[in-house]
Amino acid sequence: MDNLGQSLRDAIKKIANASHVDQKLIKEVVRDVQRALLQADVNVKLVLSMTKELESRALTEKPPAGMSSREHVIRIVYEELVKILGKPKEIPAKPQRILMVGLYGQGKTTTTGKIGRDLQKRGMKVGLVAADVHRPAAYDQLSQIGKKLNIPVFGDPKEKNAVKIAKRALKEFQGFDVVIFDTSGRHALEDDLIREIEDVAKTVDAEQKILVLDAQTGQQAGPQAKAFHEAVGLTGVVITKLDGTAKGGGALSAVAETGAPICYIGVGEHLEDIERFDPDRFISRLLGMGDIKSLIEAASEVMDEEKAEEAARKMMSGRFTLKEMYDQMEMLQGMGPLKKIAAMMPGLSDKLKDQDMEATQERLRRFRVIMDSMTEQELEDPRLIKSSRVVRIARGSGTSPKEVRELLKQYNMSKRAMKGFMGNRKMRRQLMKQFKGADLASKEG
Ligand SMILES: Nc1nc2c(ncn2[C@@H]2O[C@H](COP(=O)(O)OP(=O)(O)OP(=O)(O)O)[C@@H](O)[C@H]2O)c(=O)[nH]1
Ligand SMILES: [Mg+2]
Repeated sequence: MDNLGQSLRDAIKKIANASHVDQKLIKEVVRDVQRALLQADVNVKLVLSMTKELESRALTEKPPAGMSSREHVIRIVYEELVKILGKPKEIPAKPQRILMVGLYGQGKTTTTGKIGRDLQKRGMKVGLVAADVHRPAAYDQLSQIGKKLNIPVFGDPKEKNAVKIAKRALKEFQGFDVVIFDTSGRHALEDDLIREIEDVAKTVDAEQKILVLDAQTGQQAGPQAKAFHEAVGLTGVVITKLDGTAKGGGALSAVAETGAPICYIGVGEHLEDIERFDPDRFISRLLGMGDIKSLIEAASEVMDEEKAEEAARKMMSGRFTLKEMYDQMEMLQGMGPLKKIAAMMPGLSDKLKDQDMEATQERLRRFRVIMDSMTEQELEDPRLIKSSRVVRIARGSGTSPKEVRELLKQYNMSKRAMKGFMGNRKMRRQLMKQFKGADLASKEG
């Protein structure tokens, strides 16, 4: 399971959901990230230096203009994770031997074909070698791939010695630019199979030694990569099956453990389903940045079209109770196009300036608490709330009668403002246009 991705996403969500970012939250999130990476067997030293950097940046750097502190801290986590992956490495289009290694079923044979195809397209004369002598159908599988790509394949299903196959292949493919060796899947703890890959590696003396890693590999990725690294000295990693649901958190451990960069990702079963590795995109996906973005947007009360229409309908109907006021205030803050409307509304405009957002939020929290102590009837018809009820509501909500009256005063002001506003035809038309505006769902600037 991809625990790393999940726990990193949880840490990020903590920031996205926070009402505000403070030192305590940052320290907590740094600890979460640290724990997540350590549990995924990412090298301890690396984790400590990464999280130290993360903490110091998050605590000291000011968010750039237009970015909330939430987004800013998430951005820093993201950047520091991208740093771990380092620069991607491209396998150059030049004469070389490439050795593919990895556990069972990770996609070695498929990736052998994919890389062969890529280098062939880049002008190389390529040969593929079926050096998997353990799985009976391995030769046939690679032969079929070779046929599809029009790339020659060397192998001998009767030969059970991988080193002998490798030697014969080197002779067979003399004069070829690139020779790619597909090898048997093996467990890093199987000594005899590890010895076999060491021998094949010595024989082939490959420029590229590529670990093929299934995106689903979680915590095991670190130790596995390390074992292969010790056996053959990895120069690159390919993460496969990123077209599935797995986010590939293990990649981070594999790269951190071996220092071998990721060169490609596999994104499907077909031979053209291979892409150059893009660290930014990879980490975005690992962290679920798409979701995070919407989380942040939801947190800053950006309203979707449906909600806008509902609000417009209510406003047009002239209905305006405490509930509507609360909803409205909540909607109005942090929204682009509606902020413009708010600016036109007396009584609301002064509450909605950016620098007042925090205060408004706090005010809304108080209002919510107070309103939770009101009856349904009172919410629908605030005129019912006379002084004895004010006292009861204040007591019930742990606030003061003064605060309750403040809420009522705010309500009466808004109601008056709303009435005047709705009585003005020009303004009403403008409001309707705003509500229907195509850019309504998008956050302004
Ligand atoms: N969806 C998807 N499937 C993949 C990808 N790469 C490989 N596969 C599939 O994964 C399965 C195993 O792939 P192989 O290439 O045979 O894996 P292997 O590492 O050679 O397996 P062994 O030789 O048995 O160790 C096959 O069904 C492939 O089609 C990928 O990027 N995406
Ligand atoms: Mg295979």
